[in-house]
Amino acid sequence: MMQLYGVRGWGSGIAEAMLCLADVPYDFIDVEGFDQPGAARDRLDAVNPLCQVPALVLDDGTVMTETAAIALLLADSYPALAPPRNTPDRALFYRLLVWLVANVYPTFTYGDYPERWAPSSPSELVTATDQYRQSLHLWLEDQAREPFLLGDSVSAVDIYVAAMVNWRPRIAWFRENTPRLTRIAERTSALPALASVMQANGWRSDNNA
Ligand SMILES: N[C@@H](CCC(=O)N[C@@H](CS)C(=O)NCC(=O)O)C(=O)O
Repeated sequence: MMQLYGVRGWGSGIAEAMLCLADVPYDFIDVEGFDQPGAARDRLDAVNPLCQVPALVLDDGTVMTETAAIALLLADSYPALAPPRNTPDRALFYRLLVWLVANVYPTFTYGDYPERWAPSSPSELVTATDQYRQSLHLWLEDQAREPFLLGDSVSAVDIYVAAMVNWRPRIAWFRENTPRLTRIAERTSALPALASVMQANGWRSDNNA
């Protein structure tokens, strides 16, 4: 059985929801507190020296990090995660998946630990990355189709939206500024395959988003 190293409510929840959407069984290994020295960090470090979650240990022992790489790996075997190959929607899936991890995710990488990157002005870095993230969400709102980000079918990119509406700038901002993303998050979180993983991560799992 695959082993997913993570912290509930963190980015590992994105990989966890992908596993659930694909109906792949996994063991969850909770490494809460890994971002500080201690036993949880040592445990994660043993499989992922980057000390980031998610880290997914495959059945053959291969360690996968990076949510997008996990999405692409799973999509090779589980069609529920992506549009069919060699279609325009598959191309858009690749584009938005990489866009999310290349643009939105780093705003958290730097903004969540501002003292690492801007020790003399951490709050300025938080403000700048939070503002930039809002502009990114507005761009994604313009690209969004409905009922799901790519149109008629759910895919792994919807899971990012469903997770991210729970993070800064938080749901009230999304409701006011990105109604399509808000509805996409609602629909994704309410899917029967995802309701319990959303709840486990402390994310909206009903239509209250
Ligand atoms: N590009 C990575 C980013 C993973 C990431 O930044 N995870 C965060 C938690 S949401 C983390 O582990 N942060 C701790 C750190 O960067 O020290 C991915 O898509 O999986």
